Amino acid sequence: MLPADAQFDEQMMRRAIRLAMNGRGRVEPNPMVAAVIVKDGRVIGEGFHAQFGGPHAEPTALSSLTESAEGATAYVTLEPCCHTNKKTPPCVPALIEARLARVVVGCVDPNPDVNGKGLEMLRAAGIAVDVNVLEDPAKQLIAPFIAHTVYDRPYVTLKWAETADGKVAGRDGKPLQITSEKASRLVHQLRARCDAIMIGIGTAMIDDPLLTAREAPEPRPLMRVVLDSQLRLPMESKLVRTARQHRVLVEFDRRLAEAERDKLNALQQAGVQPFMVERRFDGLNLEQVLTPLAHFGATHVLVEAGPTVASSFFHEQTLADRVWLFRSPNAVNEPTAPAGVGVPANYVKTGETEIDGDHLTEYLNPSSPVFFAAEPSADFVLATG
Ligand code: AOF
Ligand code: ZN
Repeated sequence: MLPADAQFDEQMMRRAIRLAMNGRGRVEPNPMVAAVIVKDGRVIGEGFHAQFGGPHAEPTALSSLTESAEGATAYVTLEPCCHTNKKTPPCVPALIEARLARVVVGCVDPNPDVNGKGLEMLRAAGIAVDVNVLEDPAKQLIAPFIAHTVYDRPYVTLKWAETADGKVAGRDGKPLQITSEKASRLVHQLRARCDAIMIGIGTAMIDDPLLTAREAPEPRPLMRVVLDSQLRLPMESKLVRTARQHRVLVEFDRRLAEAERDKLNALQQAGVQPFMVERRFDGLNLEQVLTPLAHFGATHVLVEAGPTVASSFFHEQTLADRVWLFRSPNAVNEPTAPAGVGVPANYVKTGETEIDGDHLTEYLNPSSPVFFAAEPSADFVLATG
């Protein structure tokens, strides 16, 4: 068992991690961060980073103080920033000015402009610094930020829905509304918090989806991405017809046949943004799809995956970071209905909940370079209250 003060530190860091989650969907590409300020065992201020370009967690917590922070301890989920080539003033000088005695940090900021320098500046000012308190949960909280900053790719969530008998569509693959309205609303909220929604051309052809976040207040500007090696996306599809209002990107194979060049031009003229990816001999090169998306500004991609796209991601082993699987209580009992692919056996379950009869399970991929702890994600925590 941890000594009582170490236990208290973890308890306060837990509180900060939960608080930070309230920034989900608004702070990206920044990390979710929160700070809790404690004096004589009492919380005297707290705050979280709520909006990209807005104040950081630390100044927000300091401005909420109910008494002087002199001699107090600040619990911060991420190393406070010290660099100045950015939107907001650095946090370290504000913490020094507040005359804190101690700063407890969840994890070091992987941003090369900070990366340990914030800790050094605090120590140089005579503040006691303890780092890596609940390090793994603190890193898991910002896994999308780490994916973007360190691995040059967005965080990837695969999401699909299955019937009670494991099917993802109806007879002969016809579209089928599998989950209830409440689960669909949750998916729209999730879309609104992600930066990009990706589908395969199969889904685009069969479902003709719009892929926008409806019924969700303040959706992020979404990129809609189609994996479409042969540029088969129909000109009359909803995606192409709305490409001027909401960005559409189409990934295609560099070895496009001459006849498909006209289609490329037509798509471009309709406002679609095609991007080329070199295929591997055995098919889609997902890593090469993801890197340009990170460069276009995506921190978190939601893949609304049919079985083909899901299998491609699982084949890569390290690229699908998270799965959200909805399962309805109803069976289709239809032998020609296509079945979903199973979630790989090594994935760890981090959350389970019922939504109006549908069952949602969250899994994380322990082989992902941005897996740090089997913790329910901010999306899951916010969805389940
Ligand atoms: C903190 N506290 O709450 C956050 C931090 O452009 P800016 O000014 O918003 O700075 C963004 C960078 O600051 C971001 O890349 C990350 O390194 C750090 N995020 N740091 O001290 C916070 N959100
Ligand atoms: Zn800061």
